[in-house]
Amino acid sequence: MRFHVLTLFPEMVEQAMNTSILGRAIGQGKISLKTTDIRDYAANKHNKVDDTPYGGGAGMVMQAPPVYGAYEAVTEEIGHTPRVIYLTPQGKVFHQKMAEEFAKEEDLVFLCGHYEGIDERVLDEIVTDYVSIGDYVLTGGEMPAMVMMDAIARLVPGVLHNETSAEFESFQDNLLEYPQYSRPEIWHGKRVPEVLLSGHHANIDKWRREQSILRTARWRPDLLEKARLTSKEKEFLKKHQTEIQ
Ligand code: 6GU
Repeated sequence: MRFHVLTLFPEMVEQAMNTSILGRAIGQGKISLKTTDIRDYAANKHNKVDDTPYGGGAGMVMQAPPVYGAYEAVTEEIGHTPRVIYLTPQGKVFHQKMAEEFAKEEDLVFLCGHYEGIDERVLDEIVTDYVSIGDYVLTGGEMPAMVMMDAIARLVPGVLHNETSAEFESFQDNLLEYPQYSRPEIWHGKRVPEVLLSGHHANIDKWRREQSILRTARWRPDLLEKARLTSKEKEFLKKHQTEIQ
């Protein structure tokens, strides 16, 4: 997976992406990150990339020519027309299935806007996907791009060392993760649930699945509607309905 980020703040993206698991994955060549500074494609000597909006109104608009110049530099380098994701609160809200879809691409271009947005004409020409990361407004697209790259990168084979962990986590089958415990066995008077010490793997699996169901019912009842529960599990949920509230 090769990530390309078109941004006015390349250092911000590089700093954050070169740490932790993603930094290691970049070091190992499992993924790559290349930022393109949109300002480098400003045609004027003041490196100006924004101007006032036609028709008036508050703020500044990022102009089409430098954005297009940055885009062309990337497409020329990779030699094909990639998916271009524009980060905007007006886009489709990002979710795990989208991450899985994007993870199949060889190259992904993220276009990060600032100010009051980007000239519509260049968006029309180059953007393939308009994506938001939730219903709140941020100052720019860099953090949303990093959120998306993190979610996508961890699905790339070899990025997580434990190959099974990407599969079994939250949102698999629309259920939340079960609770985890580690040493010590008693902490602040609280015991680790007995079943986890039993060594009985079938019982442990059953308990974990039930915990996932209870948590999802408590915190994300909207997800539970999409989860496929067996009739036994539905019965279990009914019996424990009182514990949920
Ligand atoms: Cl993708 N951009 C901005 N500026 N704000 C957001 C967002 C994106 N997603 C949620 N809020």
